[in-house]
Amino acid sequence: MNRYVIALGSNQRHARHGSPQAILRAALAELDAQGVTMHSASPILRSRPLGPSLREYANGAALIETVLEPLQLLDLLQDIETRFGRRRRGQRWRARTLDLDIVLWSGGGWADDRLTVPHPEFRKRAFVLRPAVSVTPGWRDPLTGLTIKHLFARLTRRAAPPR
Ligand code: PH2
Ligand code: MG
Ligand code: MG
Repeated sequence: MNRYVIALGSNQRHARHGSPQAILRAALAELDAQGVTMHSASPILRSRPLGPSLREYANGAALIETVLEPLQLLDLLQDIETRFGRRRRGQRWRARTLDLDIVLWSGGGWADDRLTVPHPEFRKRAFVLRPAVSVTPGWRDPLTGLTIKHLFARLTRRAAPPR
């Protein structure tokens, strides 16, 4: 079995599901319906956008367990993103109805042209670390050896306002 920390984000309404918060809840239900075991899901938080999009995001994190290997899980996450109306063409970081990212994997690291785990940016993003703390504070980042809780404390101690 594989365990993963998944980050969820949305900053665009969906015609059927509604608000970004509702989209994230529906995405968690969809993962569950696809046979992924949901160990813990964080509260859904609102965060200021990082990057070019001006709309506020809803963000969350989940601790999941599944037989799927990293690229199989990536296929499933991208399939769900597409079914929620995510379009991959165009500008990087455009407003999106749903973003599902693999942040951490119990197998350690993964790197190929489709996928890098741990997520290369997660240590710098409070909108990933804050919800991740609430699902698995003690999970250690294999690269730095620091726990999620420690990474979050380190990030939010800095002078720059948290993202
Ligand atoms: N995702 C991005 C870019 N910027 N900003 C916030 N607040 N939350 C996100 O999930 C987010 C972002 C690209 O994946
Ligand atoms: Mg993504
Ligand atoms: Mg992302």
